[in-house]
Amino acid sequence: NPGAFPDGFLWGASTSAYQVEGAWNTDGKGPSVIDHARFRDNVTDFTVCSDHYHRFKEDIALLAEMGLKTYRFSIAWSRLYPDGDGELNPAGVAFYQQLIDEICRQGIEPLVTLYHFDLPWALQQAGGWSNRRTVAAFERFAVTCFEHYGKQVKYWLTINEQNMMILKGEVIGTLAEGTEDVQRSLYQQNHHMMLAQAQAMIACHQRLPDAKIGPAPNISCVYAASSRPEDGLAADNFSAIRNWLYLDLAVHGRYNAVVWAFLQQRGWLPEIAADDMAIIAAGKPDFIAFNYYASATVSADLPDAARGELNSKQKADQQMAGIDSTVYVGCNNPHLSQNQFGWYIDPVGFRITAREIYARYALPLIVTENGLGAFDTLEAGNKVHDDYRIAYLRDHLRQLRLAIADGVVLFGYCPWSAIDLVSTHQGIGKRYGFIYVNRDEHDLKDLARYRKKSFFWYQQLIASNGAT
Ligand code: BGP
Repeated sequence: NPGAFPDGFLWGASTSAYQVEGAWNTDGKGPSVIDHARFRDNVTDFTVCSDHYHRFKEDIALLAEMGLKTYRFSIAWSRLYPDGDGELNPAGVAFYQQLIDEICRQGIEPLVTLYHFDLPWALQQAGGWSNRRTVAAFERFAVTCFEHYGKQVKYWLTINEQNMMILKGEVIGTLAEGTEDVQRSLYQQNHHMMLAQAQAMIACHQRLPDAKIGPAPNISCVYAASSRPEDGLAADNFSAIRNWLYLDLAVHGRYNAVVWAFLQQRGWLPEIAADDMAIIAAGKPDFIAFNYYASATVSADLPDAARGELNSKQKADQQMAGIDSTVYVGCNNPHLSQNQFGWYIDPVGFRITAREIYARYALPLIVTENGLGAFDTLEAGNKVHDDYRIAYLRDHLRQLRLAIADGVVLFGYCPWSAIDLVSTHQGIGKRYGFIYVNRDEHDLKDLARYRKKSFFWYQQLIASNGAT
């Protein structure tokens, strides 16, 4: 049966703590960078979100009904350590214990992200990832998670989208206010996160010999705008900066030579202490998790007029990490359609991305995010007809199946998101879930849960192990 999904394939779905839980200051939780972020005017804040903190039993029951084999969620660091590194908060430990018990009771495999953007505010005030103290604090937090939950949790993710935290530092809240020499600071922070990730992987392997742990960057294939060799070079530059820097360090324990040269030329090299590279090399992932939403297209030097009118996503790609236009320039891709938010929809790019990662690193892969953000409408009878989401997921899964037929070893697929939650920059209006949460930007309504059309579609798909 060429292209079938392997037996035991982990059909899943994902969330993150700060986007789904709410209860932002309940039971001793400390604030995180998210609770202090300056939001766009009038966009939903993260105080209540989908109120998963109080409704997790109902939510996990729905995920079990959908047939999930695994559920990816994150632990809010500042629920366990309210100031990031001081006293452990027993109520926080107890919450995740109950959540994990419930997930296991329903026969679902927990897949835990240790850190998904929500750095404790107290650590941020002391310099965040610029301060080496944060590396030790992360290791302590990770070890606490391994000790408390390691009997039940076999799959761990270190840091969600570390590359986006660096490449879009200003957007995601990685930068402390008043940071000078922004790019240098970001690449120093990146180095410290790499070190923290390596130490967490080492600690995991020492304490939990049967567990598996890996990084979870956002990886996308990058196309050259034309067959001009210079455009090919620009695409290679952007892939190195956007994708490979992070995975080369995580898997091979060394800096990507091309990116290193870029950083050196610009005076952005991080300070590296004596043992750092040995530690980074010693922390080995068991698998690579990756998030994929869209592809990117770049050119060497096309004038604005020839590149077309860039949408906001492409402009953001262009500004990534302050790299100037001698390295690459973002372009339109006339062959792809876009979603309501200007993200290119590119299922074939998904297949290419899986193949590229596997060919480069030869480690098993799992997809930890993929999905379609859209303005859903709750219709009569509390129905949501999200055929556009079904089409997106179906087309991407077909390409994933082809990637497996191409030889890629892939053991799971966790679309974003299990249930509606608050988008990092666009509020609750931009929905991704299989389950509708009845609230608006500011009106909490009754927070009732309704199964969308995609819920029943995914349920059937899982039951047939991916036959579409
Ligand atoms: C990824 C993040 C998620 C989620 C997702 C969708 O970058 O890991 O936390 O936010 O993107 O993005 P958005 O909410 O901006 O549409």
